[in-house]
Amino acid sequence: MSLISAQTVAEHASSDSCWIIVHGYVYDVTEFLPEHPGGSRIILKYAGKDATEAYDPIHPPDAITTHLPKHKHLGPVDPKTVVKVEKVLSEEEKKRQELVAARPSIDEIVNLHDFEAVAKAILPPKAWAYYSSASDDEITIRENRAAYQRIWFRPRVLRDVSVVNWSTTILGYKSSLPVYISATALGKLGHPDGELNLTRAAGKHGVIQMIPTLASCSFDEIVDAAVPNQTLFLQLYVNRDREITKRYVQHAEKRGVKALFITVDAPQLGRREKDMRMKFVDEGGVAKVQEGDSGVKKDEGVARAISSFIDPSLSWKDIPWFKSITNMHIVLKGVATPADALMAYDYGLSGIVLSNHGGRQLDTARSGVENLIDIVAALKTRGPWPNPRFAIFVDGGVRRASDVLKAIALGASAVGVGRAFMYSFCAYGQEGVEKAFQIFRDELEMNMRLIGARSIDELTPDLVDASGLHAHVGLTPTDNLYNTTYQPLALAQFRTK
Ligand code: 173
Repeated sequence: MSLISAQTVAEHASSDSCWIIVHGYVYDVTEFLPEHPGGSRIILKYAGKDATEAYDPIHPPDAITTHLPKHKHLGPVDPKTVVKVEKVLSEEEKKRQELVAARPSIDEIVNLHDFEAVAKAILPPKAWAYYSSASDDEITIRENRAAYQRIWFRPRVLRDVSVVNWSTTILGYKSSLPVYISATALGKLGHPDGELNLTRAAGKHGVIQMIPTLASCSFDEIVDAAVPNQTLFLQLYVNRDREITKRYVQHAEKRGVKALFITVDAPQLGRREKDMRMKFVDEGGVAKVQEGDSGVKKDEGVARAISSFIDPSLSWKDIPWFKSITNMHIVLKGVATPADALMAYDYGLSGIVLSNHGGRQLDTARSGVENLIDIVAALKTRGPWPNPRFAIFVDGGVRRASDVLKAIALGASAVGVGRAFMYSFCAYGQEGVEKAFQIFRDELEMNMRLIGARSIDELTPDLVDASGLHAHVGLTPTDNLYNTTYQPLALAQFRTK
């Protein structure tokens, strides 16, 4: 195939004819412009140029080849014609790179908050804004932490705790921790290897990873990075085009994924104001926003831009269809009430995740661990509990093994951790994730000994006092570590000249 010179590409730099280079290959995206989920403006910024750097964190590598018809794949760019431009680093970027070099040594990381503090300091501001933001006033994201602090331990003593064992099974699959890696989108915003950091660490340590639909790495790259017999789950955003969803689900099953976690708390994405403001500033403020663009509003942040395919019409009526297209376990992620928990049970599903999407969806929704109490009580009306046919998971705000133990004592099968593992790879790559596992192990060992539980089975409700959980007021001591990394929301900024 003949090579295309960079100069020829540069001649196609408008909406009338728009060519871009991604990974050394030239694509004609002119007709795709109005269809791009992130809007046409962002593509036009790279019209006639190499877009790889902007493309990579937000798209799996195969997104462009699968979405663009073959005849728009023009051919490889001639590397000899590409003029290497010396990148001029902004002052902000220079400072950031200095901080990366001055990170604490990983040996100095003693808890999960440390990863978050390092990530906050070294992530590009856009990535930090996207990852850390939650919806509206960010009450729920903070309540997710606070709720665990309204649960107190009632330890048993003199139980010979010389040997404690925290390994368990999750939906029947072995897990070295009572914790799984929950799905978080766009991993490459924070580290060049993105989600593969999680897959590799999880494979090495027998931890289960839930692959996100909106990963930066492609689904197959992630599965290819797994070791033989590594258990993987899949988080699913349901596409308006059910054929696409069907193909995706069946492909996942063929590749050995064991469970499908259908996200049900995001028919529309929450408004994450830190993320929105970041985008707003980056795109040049008011004047440009008013120019308008096809489709996507400019002030809504990266997540909203890429979420337009999600089907808000998804309903209980779709559940039998999911059961008809796959034999994987089906779990609903984002259930919050006894009524919906009972429906999930009665529809014959394998479980539910009590989640508020890390505080990123409905603000002032209660925490998963608070909902656990009423939901376990409701499920007990359906028969003996725990029920081997139906698992309850909890996620949101987990930073300590003590949080995990509290949720399990109250009836959870296992607990999901999203952001904390993501921050661990943003800060230290795969090694960071492995260290996070080690921290969980150390904390689990100590806490299980101190509460007198030698195995996950021995974590029973009598070991905790959750009587204050429903009282949303209290004199809980402040969570100093969390509060130092928590970034308060800010108000609109005046323009500076
Ligand atoms: O929480 C999220 O940011 C999320 O789930 C999402 C949804 C759509 C696109 C990107 C991320």
